[in-house]
Amino acid sequence: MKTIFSKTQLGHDPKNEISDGELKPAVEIPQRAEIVLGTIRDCGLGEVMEPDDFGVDPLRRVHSADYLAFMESFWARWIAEGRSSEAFPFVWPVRTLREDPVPEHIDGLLGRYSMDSGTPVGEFTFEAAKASANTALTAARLVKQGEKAAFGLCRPPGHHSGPDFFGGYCFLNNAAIAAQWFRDQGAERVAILDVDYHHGNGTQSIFYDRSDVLFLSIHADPKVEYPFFLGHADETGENEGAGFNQNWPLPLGTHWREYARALEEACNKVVAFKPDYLIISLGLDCFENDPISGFKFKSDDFTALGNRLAAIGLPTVFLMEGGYAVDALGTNCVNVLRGFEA
Ligand code: Q9C
Ligand code: ZN
Repeated sequence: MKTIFSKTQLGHDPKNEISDGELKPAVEIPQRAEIVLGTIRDCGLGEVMEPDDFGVDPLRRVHSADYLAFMESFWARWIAEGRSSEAFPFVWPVRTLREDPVPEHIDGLLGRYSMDSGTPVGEFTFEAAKASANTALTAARLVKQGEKAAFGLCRPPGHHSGPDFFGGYCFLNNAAIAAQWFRDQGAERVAILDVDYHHGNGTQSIFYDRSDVLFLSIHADPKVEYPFFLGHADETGENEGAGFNQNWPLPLGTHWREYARALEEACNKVVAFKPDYLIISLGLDCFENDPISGFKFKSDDFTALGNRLAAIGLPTVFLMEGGYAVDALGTNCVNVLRGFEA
């Protein structure tokens, strides 16, 4: 299958992140994409293509105008405030605090448009995020044009980003943008299956009241893992969307054999929905040696994952999400994609 990737995506190059409440070296780094790209080239998975620029319209279908304007203008305003290094949000409008009026000061805006302090914003972050979204859209277009599958080597990832906030290393919700694009191109139904180790809170929220986009996520139980405040089993959609959202929160320590049971249910749910297209939010952080994961996948388990996804039998867009064990990231990613093609 074809891979889409742009070097512009490497411009987001965080040095540090706040992880476990402490400043630590960043894990969502350019090397992740470089390793995956290298392995794809070495194993001859298929052609690697540059994305096309789809402009702002597909982003606006998912994200609010004020959020996009904030991201666009952020770095100039940060510098104008006398700041010089990558930015971490540090104050949020939780519970009794007001979201409106929106603050004027950049520190207030940073909190208004984010969900955590673990996601630094740098000079080229938004440019990279837009390139990542274009990578997702180009992969979707290939599949719309008749390819059985395509791989968007998205980075930065997307699934934690909601309509008007960044967080969890994500700035634009690539999977949601691709799903909405399919709908706007005439598809009746789109399914998103999120196999990242973390719950895809952003994607869930974007489609929570809709029956045209099914969102399914298998992930570490948010009672004990990031993002902590969404991803429970009782979140099944609301209004029109009732019954079109499902979560499989699994305990820390989950191995492939237990995971496969949830995956079986999720795959059957996808089939019953009869979507025109399937989007896989492809996190590779269920891996046993991932530095921020509590699941226990072996590299071969990713092949089995690809096999099972292929058996669904739908035109499929794979979009990279998380996965931080850089040494094994290329192998684990290619295992899914080749497992799908086998
Ligand atoms: N104990 C994605 O995988 N917190 N985002 C890490 C480690 C943030 C993960 C804390 C995790 C975000 C796309
Ligand atoms: Zn993740």
